[in-house]
Amino acid sequence: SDTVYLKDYQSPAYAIEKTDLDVAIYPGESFVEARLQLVRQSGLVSELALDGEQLELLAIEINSQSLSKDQYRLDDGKLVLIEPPERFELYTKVRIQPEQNTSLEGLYRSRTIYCTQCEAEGFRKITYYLDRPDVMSDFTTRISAAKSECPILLANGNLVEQGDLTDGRHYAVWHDPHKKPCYLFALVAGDLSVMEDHFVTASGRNVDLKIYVEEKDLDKCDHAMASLKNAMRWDEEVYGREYDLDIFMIVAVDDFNMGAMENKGLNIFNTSCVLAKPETTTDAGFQRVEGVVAHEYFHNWSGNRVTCRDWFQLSLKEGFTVYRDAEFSADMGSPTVKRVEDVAMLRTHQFAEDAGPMAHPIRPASYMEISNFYTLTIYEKGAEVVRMLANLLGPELFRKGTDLYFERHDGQAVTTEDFVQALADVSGRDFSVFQRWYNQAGTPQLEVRDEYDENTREYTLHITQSTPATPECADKQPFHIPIAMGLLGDAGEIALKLRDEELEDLPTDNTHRVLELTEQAQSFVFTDVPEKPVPSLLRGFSAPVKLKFAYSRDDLVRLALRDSDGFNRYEACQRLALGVIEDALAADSGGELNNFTPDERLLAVYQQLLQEEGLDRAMLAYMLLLPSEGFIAEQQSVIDPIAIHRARGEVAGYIAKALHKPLLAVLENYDLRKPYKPTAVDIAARLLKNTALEFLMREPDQAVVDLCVKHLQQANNMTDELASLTALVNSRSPLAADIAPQKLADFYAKWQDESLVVNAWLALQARNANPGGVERVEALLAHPAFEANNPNKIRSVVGVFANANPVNFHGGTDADPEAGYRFLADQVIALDSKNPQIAARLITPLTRWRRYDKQRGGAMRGQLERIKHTPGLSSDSNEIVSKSL
Ligand code: BAL
Ligand code: ZN
Repeated sequence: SDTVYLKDYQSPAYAIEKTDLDVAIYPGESFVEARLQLVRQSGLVSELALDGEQLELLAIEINSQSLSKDQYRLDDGKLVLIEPPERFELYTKVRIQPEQNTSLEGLYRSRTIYCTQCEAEGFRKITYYLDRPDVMSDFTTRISAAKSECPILLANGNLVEQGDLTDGRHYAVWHDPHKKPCYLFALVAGDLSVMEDHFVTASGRNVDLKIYVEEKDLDKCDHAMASLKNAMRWDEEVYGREYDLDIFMIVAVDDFNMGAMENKGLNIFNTSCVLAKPETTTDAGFQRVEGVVAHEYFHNWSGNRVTCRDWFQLSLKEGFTVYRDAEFSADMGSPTVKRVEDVAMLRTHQFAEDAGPMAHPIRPASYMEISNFYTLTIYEKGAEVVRMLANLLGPELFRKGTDLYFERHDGQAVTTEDFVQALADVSGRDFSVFQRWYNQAGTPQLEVRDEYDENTREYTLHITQSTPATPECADKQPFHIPIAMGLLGDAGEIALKLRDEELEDLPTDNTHRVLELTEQAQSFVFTDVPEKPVPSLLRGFSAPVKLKFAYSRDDLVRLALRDSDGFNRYEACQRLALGVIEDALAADSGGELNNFTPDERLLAVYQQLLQEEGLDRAMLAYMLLLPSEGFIAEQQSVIDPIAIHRARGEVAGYIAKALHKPLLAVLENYDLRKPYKPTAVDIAARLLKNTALEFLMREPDQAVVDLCVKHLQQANNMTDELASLTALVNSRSPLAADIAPQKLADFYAKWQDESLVVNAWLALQARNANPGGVERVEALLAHPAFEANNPNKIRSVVGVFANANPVNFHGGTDADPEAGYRFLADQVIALDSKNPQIAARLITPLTRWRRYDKQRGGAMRGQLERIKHTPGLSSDSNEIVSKSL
């Protein structure tokens, strides 16, 4: 398909003041009648093109007159009206086939439920329309279906009418009083059970809350409901945003391309992001439900009331809403832990995207398929950019700014500039340099050098920035980079005074500063510094950049044990561990890995952390966890996944042995009978225990294996049960390998009726790093539990294997070193014609071929070529493949 450019944006020629839909659902086919009130917005329009795909046009009228063939034409996904009047009603009737719709865009059927997904461009598979976010309309939706098959009929807004029809059919009419773009349209019809609750808003209005699920899942809605109410309260308190309809509905469906969708008043969720109960859901699952429920709810303001002018502005709603949900989750749990988790993901996956062929700014200048731009960059980096703005303004001004933004643009479709402008207007700040974060891709690299003068007692940080070229732009302008920092002396934090600061301007917390880098190179001079300090830079990960500073290992030990910033303590541990693993990599390439002994300072730090009073158990777990293979890979100039796996494993094994006693104590002190609660403290305790278990199971004796089996059998929650099974399956010890197959089979027998647990069971095997990975995932595809059209199942097997099992994906089989790559390409090709969005997404690991040696890179490239030459390849996959070759 063609490339769409931001610079070509034109406002719509017509507005659609009212949209009246009548959707009649029958087995195997549905009929959609649309009455659109169109009004011309500018001068003469000789032709008006409406979007429509996979629609069979049965009738078309303008102002109740059938159109003759010279008044319209159908071409290539468009209905073109010739010389349309200035103001008219367009009536169309189309036939669609939801049961045949495997793309999961538009109206489709998931198990027994009819549902929709319209963002970004799915509405055009329901009816002919101006399918663009800046066309906002007043929607009325009538749905009719057989009452026995579809007792529940839902759409956006408020229910205004319902009743019975002949032939066992019934209908419901919904009206949404808020104008909205069609990507927020939703419709659900099916046999659903409902969990109900209510919420009283700050101004005293009652809102009915309903979560619709299949009957078997009614016992898994409590957490989502509690999270929803927490989110509604939080948005009132933190952003002053109240809910604006009398009803808020969530529907869970099993087949869904994304995590969830923020349709006005009728959010549709992937079951994986809404269902939770202790026996079937891990802590990570509980946290995902809380975060996603909040995220979709927050969109009601950041996305729905104020929406995007065009899809180039996607991060306007997504980056801001991810920032909002991250702050919410931080407030519900532990802010530092949440930050560590988010940054780990950003640095491993978004940084890789930003360094690869699909790199794009958070506001891209062009795209071929917008579905390919629901990326970590738009979401996660977008959230980092909003975070920087929020931190630059501080909480009060930022709130003033968001208040102004919501008030000024309520009911409008706007741009990222409008957002930044509101923040500039309330603060008087100049964000002209800052705006480059929206328009330039790539991860900036900071090089920091320090200098201490004993005589003048001046300490200087010399900071330069550079950003590697990305496909859209080779020559980067400097970014505006906030660097939160402090200085650590021998006895603790040092009081800070920059050379130009007046004493009366000094903040009350005088050990912390935010330096603002806006040029390519700047120096910052601190006065009255009593000794050469260790700088604690980029506290809280204050900007999405790579930081280079020549820390000695002793510096890192000091930061890890004594920095006042929790994030930077974690960061120092990661740097220390990374250094040690890189030592192991060097030993490995010299054939000396057998004789390798890790730097004892790493162990010493771990030992002290294990004894530290009052240290958050989750922080302790994350500080002990070695950097992931993916993160280590990102730091290498040429990635050797096999060597990385070996080196990291060697270091982990060494730590497990050296810390056997304290790690075992963690396990033995854990209370297996404690009733499950998803609180931050309990989640942290489980995380630490399961981290200890993972270490110990690297080279376990029989006693440890027995303990692991005991935890597997006595666990009263899925977090512990799955972690024990995972540790057993991943262990390389014959003591574990002998019993792992039986334990896997037992687990499946126990949980085979719980689809989400089965997904976890598939994923843990797809992630298993032991030899034989390709054969294992091939067997999983043939297992009765696998469903070839279900995105969650595909992600659990194919996605997890290619993204989270590097040693097998890149290692292949004994007979064929390229087997992992071929396996992935086969899956992409098989899926592409059925569900192009998911197929295109699966390709990502192959697109990184330039990061590997000639042989591996060449083989990966070969599979990309193969995909590219697939007859009828979707434009989704074509964009990814052609941009990465
Ligand atoms: N808007 C697509 C799903 C989400 O980001 O909430
Ligand atoms: Zn979102």
